[in-house]
Amino acid sequence: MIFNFKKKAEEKAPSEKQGLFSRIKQGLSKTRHQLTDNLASLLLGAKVIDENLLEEIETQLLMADVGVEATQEIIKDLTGRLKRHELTDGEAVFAALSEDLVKLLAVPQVALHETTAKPKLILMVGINGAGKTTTIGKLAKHLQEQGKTVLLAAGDTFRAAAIEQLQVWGERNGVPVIAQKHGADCAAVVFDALQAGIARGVDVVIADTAGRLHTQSHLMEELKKVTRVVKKLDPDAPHEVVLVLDATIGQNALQQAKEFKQAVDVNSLILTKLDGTAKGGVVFALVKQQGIPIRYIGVGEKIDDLKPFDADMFVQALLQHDKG
Ligand SMILES: Nc1nc2c(ncn2[C@@H]2O[C@H](COP(=O)(O)OP(=O)(O)O)[C@@H](O)[C@H]2O)c(=O)[nH]1
Ligand SMILES: [Mg+2]
Repeated sequence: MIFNFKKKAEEKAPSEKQGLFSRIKQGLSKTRHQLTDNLASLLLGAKVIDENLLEEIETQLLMADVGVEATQEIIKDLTGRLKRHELTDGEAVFAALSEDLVKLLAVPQVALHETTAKPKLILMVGINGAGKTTTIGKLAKHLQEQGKTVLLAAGDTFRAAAIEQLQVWGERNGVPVIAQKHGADCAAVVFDALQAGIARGVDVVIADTAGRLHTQSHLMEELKKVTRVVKKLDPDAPHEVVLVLDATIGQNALQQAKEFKQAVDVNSLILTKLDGTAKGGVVFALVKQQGIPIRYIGVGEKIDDLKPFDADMFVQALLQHDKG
C-alpha cells in the first residue's frame, strides 16, 4: 500500500497513455528490481527514519547508477527534510525521493520537431553499437504516425552493412533513403539528403553517422564537417544533434557525452537499451551532468520500442512497486 501514493499518470490517462506507461514500466523492470525493490524493503522495514536510513538510500541510488552528483543532491535534500521533521514515515521518504528525482530531470523538453524549419535536419551521433540506426528506424515510424514526412540519410559510410541496415528500415517504414557508396564522404551524403528533402518538401530529414570513439579525432572532425557543410543549405542546420547512448554502459555514458559535446553541439539525448540494464539510473546522472533533455528512450529492439521521454512518467514507472 505504501507505494501507491502517486499514480497520476495512470489515473488521468486515456488508454493510450496507460499503454505507454506500462510499456515504459516493463522496459525499466531490471532497474526497478534493482532500485525500487530494495528501497521498498528498506522503507517498509524502517522503524525509524534517520540518517542511517538516508545512507542506505544513498547506496541504493549509487548502485542503480544515478551517479554521485545527482545522488548527493537528493541526499542533501532528504537530509534537510529530515531535519525539518518532514519525513515522518517511509511513505513520506518515498514521496520526497520521487519528487527529487522528477526535479532532477526538469530541463526544458522541447518537442523534437517543434522548429519551424522545413525540413528539420536531425543528426544522430554516437559510438558503434549505441543504437543509432535502429533508433532512426523507430523514430521514422514515430514521426510518420504524427503525420510528418520523413527522409533518411545513410551517413554511416564507414561500414557497408550500415547503409543496407538503414535501407531496410527505410523499406519497412516506406520512407526514402538517400545513400551513396561505402566509403563516400558522410558530409556529401547528408548534404544530398537535405537538398532532396528541401526539393521534396519533407518535414524531417534524419541522418545516420558513422559510429566513432570520442578518441578518434579524424572521425570527430568528419562530424564537424557535416555540421559545417549543411549550413550552406540552411544556416540553422543541423536543427538537432542527438547523441544516442547505450544505457547498459551505465556511468561510462557520462564520459562519452562529455567528449561528444566537445566535438559537436549536441542538444539532446536518446538513451537506448534501458530494457537490458539495471543501470537505468544513469538517466538522472546524464541530465544532471549535461543539462540537456532526453527526448526518447529505447525499451526494446522492435519498431515500437522507442518511447517519448516524460520525467514524471519515467519516475513513476521506475518507482512503482509491484506489490504496492
Ligand atoms: N534491447 C534493446 N536493443 C536495442 C535497443 N536499441 C538498439 N538495440 C540493439 O542494439 C544493436 C546495435 O544497434 P544499431 O542501431 O546497429 O547501433 P549503431 O551502431 O549505433 O547504429 C542492435 O542489435 C539493436 O537491435 C533498445 O532500446 N533495446
Ligand atoms: Mg549504425
